[in-house]
Formats: sequence, structure tokens, C-alpha cells
Amino acid sequence: MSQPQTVDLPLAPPRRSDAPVLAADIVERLTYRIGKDPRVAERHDWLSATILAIRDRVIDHWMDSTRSTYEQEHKRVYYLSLEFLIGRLMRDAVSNLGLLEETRDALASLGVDLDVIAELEADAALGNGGLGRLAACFMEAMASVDIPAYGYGIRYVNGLFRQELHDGWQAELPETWLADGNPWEFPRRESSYEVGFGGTVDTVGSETDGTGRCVWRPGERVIATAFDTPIVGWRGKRVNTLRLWSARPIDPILLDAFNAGDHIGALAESNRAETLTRVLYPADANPAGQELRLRQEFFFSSASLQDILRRHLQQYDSLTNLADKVAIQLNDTHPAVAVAELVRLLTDVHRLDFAASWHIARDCFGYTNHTLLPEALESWPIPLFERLLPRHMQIVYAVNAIVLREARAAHFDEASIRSISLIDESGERRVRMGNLAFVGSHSINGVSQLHTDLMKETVFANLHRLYPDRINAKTNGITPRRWLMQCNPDLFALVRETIGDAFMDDAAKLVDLDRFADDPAFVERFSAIKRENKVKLSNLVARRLGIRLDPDALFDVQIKRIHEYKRQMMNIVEAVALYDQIRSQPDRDWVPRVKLFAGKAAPSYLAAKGIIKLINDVARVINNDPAVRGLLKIVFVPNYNVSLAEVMVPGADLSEQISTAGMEASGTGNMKFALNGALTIGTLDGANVEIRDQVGRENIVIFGMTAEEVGTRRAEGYDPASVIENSRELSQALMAIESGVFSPDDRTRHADLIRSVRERDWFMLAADFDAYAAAQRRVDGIFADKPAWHAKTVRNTAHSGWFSADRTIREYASEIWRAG
Ligand code: F55
Repeated sequence: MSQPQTVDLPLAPPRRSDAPVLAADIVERLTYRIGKDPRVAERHDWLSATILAIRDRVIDHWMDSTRSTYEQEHKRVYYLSLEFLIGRLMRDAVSNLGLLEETRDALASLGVDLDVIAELEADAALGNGGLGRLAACFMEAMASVDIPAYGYGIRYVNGLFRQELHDGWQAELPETWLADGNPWEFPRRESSYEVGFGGTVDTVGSETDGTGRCVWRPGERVIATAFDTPIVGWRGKRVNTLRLWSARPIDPILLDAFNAGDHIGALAESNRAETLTRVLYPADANPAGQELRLRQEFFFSSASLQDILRRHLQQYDSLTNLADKVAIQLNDTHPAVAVAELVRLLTDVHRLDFAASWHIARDCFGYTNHTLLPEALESWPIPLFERLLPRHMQIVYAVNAIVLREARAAHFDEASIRSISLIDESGERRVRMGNLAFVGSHSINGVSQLHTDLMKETVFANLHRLYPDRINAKTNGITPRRWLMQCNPDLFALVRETIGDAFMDDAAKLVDLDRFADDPAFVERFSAIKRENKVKLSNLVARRLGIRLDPDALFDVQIKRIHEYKRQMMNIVEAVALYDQIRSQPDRDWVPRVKLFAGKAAPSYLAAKGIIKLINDVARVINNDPAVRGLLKIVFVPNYNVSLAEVMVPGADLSEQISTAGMEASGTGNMKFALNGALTIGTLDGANVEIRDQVGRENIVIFGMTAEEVGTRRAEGYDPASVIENSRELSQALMAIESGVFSPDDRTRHADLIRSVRERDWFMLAADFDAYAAAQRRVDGIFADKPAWHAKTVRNTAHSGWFSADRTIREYASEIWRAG
């Protein structure tokens, strides 16, 4: 891997003189590509024309990158992910190319405001949350640290649903990011592959245990067509490809059927194909379990592997060296069927013997696990798997036989063997995708140290015992380009002015800021920028919701998917307790606070939807109570997405990372907030542990049970009722909610939600509540002491460089992929 260079690159100084050339290019694209006269062009036309002009400046770098990988025979990394939560791309590309000022000037000369048109770009929301956003950060980081990489995924026509609030309830509306076209993508009709489903299998070889060569005759076939998006690395040094597959039918219309009058039947195949890549499943924990989902998984895995093998064969003319030149990373188990598909392609199509195919596959694949929640572990009913993928079913059985033989040889007992098996036989027989991904990979990684340790102790304990060298930790990271440079340009400029440019190529150098944490002149500017970002966030809230916020209040922000384990409910119950105290002790010196929430609930996750409604009910009452005198405000900002996060993160004082310890694999929002100078209030969960280690325990507010304590408490038999009884604050808050104080129109609306806390409280809200409330009062105390607060916020920024995705990617490259 070559070190980033800091000289002779376009970023410093900006080449303002090229603005007229760029302006001319934009007008040219507007005229000849979009077909609009500049005099009548609308803002959206200017956006498309600008993207096309920028895109053209990417292409030479893109071709150079591809060419040099080929010529130097570098290993290629393939990142297979069913989700890429990209957000907008224009500012990313422009900024990484060092063309921000030039583009701004070019557009200004045409009477167009860059910031205005940038807002019009649709978010590519091809993901649910952290897992999809991680894939997007990794794509940018792989290009930035000069790793030859391809992202493979699905070009969903409809990404994650748009969320509206109707009377405080979540409503889901279709998201249509492609409605105005997508100037970033290049359709590649020539890169198309057939993907089959169903049908029959004929054995050619003599073996009948699935290891002989077979011919699979699918009953159904669709075409996967590639759409490529260039991903520009920092300083434009490398441009990688995000290749998303779209499904189309082999015959767009069955003319015979149509002519015979069967107009619907004539299009049935076409509709079926197009349904495959129509919509992203909106669940981020409970796998959908529907046939269409398994079809999506196989569709994109198969197309990607065919593409990988074609590229490799074209260059090397042999598959025996595949693992030397190809690393394939599975982003969770969603592409795990790729393990069986690669074995099939190598044995059945390319005629390698089964054992060789199996070893090659294992040497190519790495698997990243993102969750330990049992309900999130994917498995497929055998009858469904067998019907859709009959040959893959045989391969799964054949692989299972190998693994179980190894376990027996190692003297594993029957219970351990049952847990290792690729087939779950505890009820309805199912294929366990996590076990398939594990045995088919040479590396299995967790996304924080704690999560990795728990993987070894829980879900993969026996597989870890059988293959002790495979599990490793790769703590997540975020791209500092999007999550500091672009979303917080004023802070970025201040940092640059203060410590110089080196941090731009090595985020660890942010640590040079540490010595300014007690420098009053610096701190004043740092905090003025935070205040300005809070004003911007307040303006957004005023525009969207008509709620006015005081930018001098403490902005306390929890933004993430709505989940019981993430405990948004603990946060809102604490707000109720605080409200109660403000009313009963109006004369205390309360620190004015705004609690901001945003996040989507899976449409079928009723408890999560109930929590959204509860937050909005509590907000209405508190925000309209004159007794509160603006000391507490609650805001739920609808339709959380990447672009909203880019405003909310820089505008936060306090970052809520309060999951039940042991449940949040890593978190990445936690890193974005710390980088932008927010303090974290959090449990010792996921990467919060590493954040504490980096920023120092005096610069983070930790509370609550550890993962170990959660486990012990559960094992001892946890009784929430007695905990609640012993906490006056919690009892009163729960009683207020349950008695209908916040839902006068339907007093029992939240009864079920509260009952689940009283009776089960699986996520131990009650057990952590008092510690959480006390931690919040500690936060108030620090916030009131401005020099102390500001010093801590500066130190958070200074010590967050380790969470750069560049660091994470370098670890993957050297320890898993052996690439770059
Ligand atoms: C999406 C689909 C299914 Cl079927 C299951 C899970 C998901 C998903 O989105 N998971 C997810 O986002 N997991 C998160 O991954 C992040 C990146 O590693 C972690 O930081 C976070 O802790 C974890 O919850």
C-alpha cells in the first residue's frame, strides 16, 4: 500500500483559474446531454449537468485505476453486500477530487448556488442502517487507501422507505431515488449474466454425495445486468467501482401468449424478473424469511461471482490461483449462499474437483458478522432452499459432511456437533447461513473487540473451538471525508488552520489538537462553530416542524434505527422523569435541554412503532406545557437518512449510545458524533468501549451494567418489578405514561409497551434507569461548566482519528485480504 502523498495535489491551493473551463463544461452537458437551454434550465437540470461534468473528470482516474490493477496483477477485493447506504455523491466526488471551490465558482458564474443544487440530489438509500452505511464508508476508504476493490450489490428501484409522521405514528411511503434519473451510473448491458432458480440436477460424475460434477438445469432464469458507479477516493488517487445488479427477463414479452390474448401471462415472466430488484427489505434485524429475499441473495451473489470469475479468467486463464488474486468479503450472511455458488461454479462449470473447489472458496472468502441477536441470524427452511437451489442444497450437505467429520475427529460431543451443523434440526429443518459463512471463510470478523469476544463465547463458540484461528476483531470506522470534512466544513477549516494539513491524509494526526483543548482562543472558535451548527440544525427543525429551538440549550441527540435494544424508550422515559422534576422543583438551576430523536422502525416491528408514537406523544405535552418554560423540548425529526445525519451530527452536544450492554455489535454513529466534538453518554457496549479507551474516561460519560453484568443478572432471574418499585423516579414516569398523561385521547395507548417493561424488560431498561438518569445529571453539571465542557469536546475530536475507516480498511487489507 503506498502512503498518501501530500504534495503537488489539487487540494492546496484550489485551482480557481479552472472554474471558467468547468463552467463551460457544465453548460455543454446541460445543452447536449440534457437538451436544455441555460436560459430556461431548472435547478435540477443544473444539478444533472454539474454531476455529468464532474463525472467526466473522474473517468480518466477510473480507467487508470483499472488499468494499473490489471498491469501490476494486483489482488482485487470484492465486497459483497445486499446494502450500500450511500446518501448523496456529488459533494463526496467534488471534494475528494479537490474541486469544491472550483465547482462553487463555476456555478456562481452561471448564477447557480452549489449548496442549493446539492440539496436536490436524491439520497441513494440502498440500505437500512449501520451495516449498509459501513459498506458505503468502506467503499470510499478502499479507494482512499488505494485498494483495488469492487462493491457488488443490488440496484433497488425503491430504496429504504420514506418515513412520514401521521399524528405521531410512522407511515411508510415508497422512496423513488431514480425518479429524476441517476447521472452517476453507467449501465453495462454487455456485463450481463444468467441466474437460475429451481429445476433439476443431473449427476455427471460417479459420486452421489454431491461432490461429483453435476449439471443444474434451472427451471427459471433471469438476466442480471450491471450498473456501475465510480467511487472516488480521497485526493482522487484511485477510483473504484460499485457494481449494482438489476434483473431483467430473458424475453421481455411472450409474444405468442400476447397474440393469443393472454396479455397478463405474456408479461408474467417480465414482472417476476423485475420484482427481484424492485425493493430493499426494510428489516434491519429480523431477516425477512420470504422466498423473494432468498432469491435476491442468490441473484446478486451468483451474478457477482460469475463476473469475478470472468474477470479473473480473462486475465489469468486459470482458476487455480484464484485465491491469490481474489478476496471476497461477505457483509453479514446475506451473501452467504455465495460460498455454495462458488463451489458449484468451480466444480460443475469449470470442472475443478470438489475438494480443490472447496479449498479455493475458503481461501477467497471472509465473513463479517454484525449482530449476535438470535432473531437476526439468518436461516432458510430446507424445502424452500431445496426447491429454489437444488444443486446448492447438495453442496451444503456435502460441505456439512466434511465439517461434521472434522468435529467428530476432534472428539466433539453430540450437542456441540448439533450446534456446528449447517442444518438446524431443532424444529423445522433449516439451513444456517451463519454457519455456512463461517465454515466457508478463512476469516470471520466481529466489528468491535467486545462483539468479537462475545462471538467466540456465544453463537460461534463451538465453531471457534473447531477452527480457533479464524475469528478476529476489526473495529468499525467511518470516512472522515464525509463525516468531518464535508458535513462540518467550518470545523474542518479550523482544525486545518490549527494543526496543519497532515490530518487530512492520516486522521490519527487529529491528536495534535489535544494541546489546544485548554487554549481559550481556540476553544472559543471551536465552540462558536458548534453553536453555528446548532443554529443550522435549529433552522432545519423550524423549517420542517415549525418548532423553535434555543441554540444555547444542550442538544441531546439519539439517531439510529428504532429498536428495543437501542433503548430509545429509556431516553424518553428519562425525559418524562425530568419533566416531572422540572414541574415539581421549578426553581432549580435546570440546564435547558433539547432531546432530538430520529430513526425508522421496520414496518412490521410494532413495538418500535409504538416507541415512535410514545416519543411524539411525550413531545406534544412537554413542548406545550408553559410550566416547562422551554427548559426541555422533545423533537422527533422524520425521515432519518444519511443527509439528515450530516446536519444532526455536527449540531449535537451529546451523543446517546445507550444500548443494553452486549447487544450493539459496534455502532458507527457513536464515532461520527465524537469526531464532531460531541460528548457520549453511553454504556460499555460495542465500540463505545474503544471510544472510551481513545478519548479517555474523563471525556465520556459511561453508565450502567457491563455485558458481563447483564449476563449474570439474566442468569440469576431478573425481576423488573422489584427494580421499578425501588426507583421513585422510574415508577412515577412509568405510571404517568401508563395512566394516559401523554395520550389523553387514548389513555391505554401505551399500556402494552409499559407492561412489557414491568413484566419482562428483556433489554433491562429498569435495571439501568437510575444510573442513566444520574449520568444525565452529571452531563448537566459538566455542560454548565463551559471551560470543562469545551475541553472535553475538543478532546473527543482530537482522539477520534483512530475511528477513520482508512485504519479499519488497512487492517482488513493486511490481516484478511492480504491485498494492497
Ligand atoms: C439488515 C438486514 C438484516 Cl436481514 C439484518 C440486519 C441488518 C442490518 O442493517 N444490521 C445492522 O445494521 N447492523 C449494524 O451493523 C453496524 C456495522 O457493523 C454496527 O455498527 C451495528 O452495531 C449493527 O447493529
